[in-house]
Amino acid sequence: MNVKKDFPIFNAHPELVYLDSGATSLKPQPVIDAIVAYYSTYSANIHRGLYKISEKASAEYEDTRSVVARFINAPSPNEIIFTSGTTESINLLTSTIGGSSVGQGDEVVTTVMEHHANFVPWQQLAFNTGADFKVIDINENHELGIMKEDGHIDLTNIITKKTKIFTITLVSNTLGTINPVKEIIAAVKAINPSVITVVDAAQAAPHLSIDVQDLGCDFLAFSGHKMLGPTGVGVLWGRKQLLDSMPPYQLGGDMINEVSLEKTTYAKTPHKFEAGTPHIAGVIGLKAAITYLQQIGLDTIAKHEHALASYAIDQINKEFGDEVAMLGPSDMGQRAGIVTFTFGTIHAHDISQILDDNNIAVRAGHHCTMPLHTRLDITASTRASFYVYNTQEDVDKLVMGLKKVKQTLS
Ligand code: C6P
Repeated sequence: MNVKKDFPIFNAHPELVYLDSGATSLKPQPVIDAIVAYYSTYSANIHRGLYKISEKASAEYEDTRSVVARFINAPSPNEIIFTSGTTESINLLTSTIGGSSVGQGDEVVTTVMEHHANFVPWQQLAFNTGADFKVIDINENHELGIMKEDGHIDLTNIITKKTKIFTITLVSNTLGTINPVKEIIAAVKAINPSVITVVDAAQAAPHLSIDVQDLGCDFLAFSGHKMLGPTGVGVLWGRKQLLDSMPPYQLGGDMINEVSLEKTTYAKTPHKFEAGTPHIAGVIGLKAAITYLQQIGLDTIAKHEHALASYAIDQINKEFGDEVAMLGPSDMGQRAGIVTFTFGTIHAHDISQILDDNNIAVRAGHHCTMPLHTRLDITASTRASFYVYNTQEDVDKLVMGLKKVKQTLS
């Protein structure tokens, strides 16, 4: 794959080895062009102006809803809600359906490998409502503890008739594990069909092809900025029936049907959930990002990253052996393009600093997964995350950089 030329940041920093796409991705020229075109040629508000540039902005904004719906195979564009990112998508849920569905003695179930964005809002919802907050552990292979050796999923004592919410990440941002979410959701629903199932696809949508109907979930959230789009825009997909039954999230302009001194009635889904002027340029940029990703092909992207991650793990293991402890499943078939590790007693921040001195950008710390790090008995780790613009040469530079880390610090 030779797409580096599409990313102008490499003109500004030709030496940059960017291995932090899990945090945010770089932006290709077509995405930048789409945003600049909006601001420079039709930067009007949407759904309000009865004049040409406003109508164009509204059409582009609403067309993105259709593009996103097709991207995740949602049955209708009206099930797509634009938010500021995965974090807001999940907070929208906890403050709408969460409040009306969860009460004293109910159960909210998640996993220990969740990002804080899919952990803290549910934990606080449980605390505030008196519900039981249940967290699925991992096994020694860094898969979820519900995965049995014979391939079966065992949810005994986890999902019960009291469970109201089950939420899970499709790809772990730290372990790189691709969870078998379709099978897990089927197992959840087999025990209790009324459980509301939520999927955090922040690390999945940029890299794997997603089909919400096939996954069988009720809600799915992701962020534009991790999939070549702008920051400040994200998506919440939900089943229409559930969205229609939910109260609005924020109140104000553009989400109403009629307002009088006595009462207010709300717009229909999805506009009911999009109060105020949204991030119009961001939504338009997201459409350009999805178009770009689809031109390459999500399957091609997944294969490319998988090959880089396999190569990185092989090379690091070969060079450093037991000095490096890899996080995540040993079965490469269960992994996405994320390689996270600890390096003897060298602190991840020191590793990151020396790599940066060599123009290599990685993430160091707890990656917003403190419960997982505590479970693994570590305080920090170093993460390299790959995307379309990365090459085998980038991996070779990472290994060279790690050799310098070793020479300097051990
Ligand atoms: N993870 C990382 O470096 P926002 O910030 O709302 O766009 O996404 C939050 C989020 C939710 N779930 C998962 C699985 C994620 O990985 C993230 C963001 C980044 O791993 C930044 S902390």
